[in-house]
Amino acid sequence: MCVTSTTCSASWSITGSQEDVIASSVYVVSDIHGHLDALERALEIVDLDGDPGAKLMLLGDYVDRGPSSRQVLERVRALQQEHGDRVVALLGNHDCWLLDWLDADDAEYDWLHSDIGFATVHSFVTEQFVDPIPTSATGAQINATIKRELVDRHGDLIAWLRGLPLLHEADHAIFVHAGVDEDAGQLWRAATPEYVLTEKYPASRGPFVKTIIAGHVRTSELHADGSHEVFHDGASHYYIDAAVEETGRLNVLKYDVKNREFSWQMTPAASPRSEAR
Ligand SMILES: [Mn+2]
Repeated sequence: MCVTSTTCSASWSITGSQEDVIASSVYVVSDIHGHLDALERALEIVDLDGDPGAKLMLLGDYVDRGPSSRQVLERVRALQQEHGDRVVALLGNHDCWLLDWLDADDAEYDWLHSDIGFATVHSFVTEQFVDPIPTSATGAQINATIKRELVDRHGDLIAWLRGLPLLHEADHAIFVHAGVDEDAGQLWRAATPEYVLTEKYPASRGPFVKTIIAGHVRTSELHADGSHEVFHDGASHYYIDAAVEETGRLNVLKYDVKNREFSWQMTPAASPRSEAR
């Protein structure tokens, strides 16, 4: 699926250096893609309850590919409700595409074609439809029914998703799903079109005015040996997408604010019993 522009109504969140003052550790997780089990294992590494100075940044792509898109969104929203500003959640391209599909005309349903087995749809609309879809219904009519049911049942969750920002800027780092336009240097804020924040490809490497921490690009594409570990380019970029749909694992990047050090680990692989794929 290729969408070159987004109607995502989200605004940029240009946040100051607050977390550099109050946070001792910033944990970063990205590209959860409907894998609630993997998120729960990541949250066992992120010590939000035990360490009041810990902060969690989520870089988007909560939905698609896995079986539990809606459940991941609800878990992230619950984390924000519990921990407030200590949990920052950004939007990824898959989250924007879901919103774009909901906003589009009923005759536009390419997004459904990309939802393999309707896994994302079924995470939202699992029961029988209130209005059964007649077998003679057209694609547009089926699409309209699915969208109406989804919004009827989970409108508050969708409204919450719409409000998430696309970017979080700190003193020394930019947190974003995909990246920014780096050719403009210091002027990147004015040079970066909105879709680049969620869809930038390929990944940039080398020095930039701030450290970029992003997901979106599988780190196996960046490591010469195909590893899914966090990729650091030795300069200004950290990429963390561990391709959870293949590995069942997420990278958890940790920034030690005081010592200005990054470290990372991967969540353990799922036990065969717990991972319902
Ligand atoms: Mn992505």
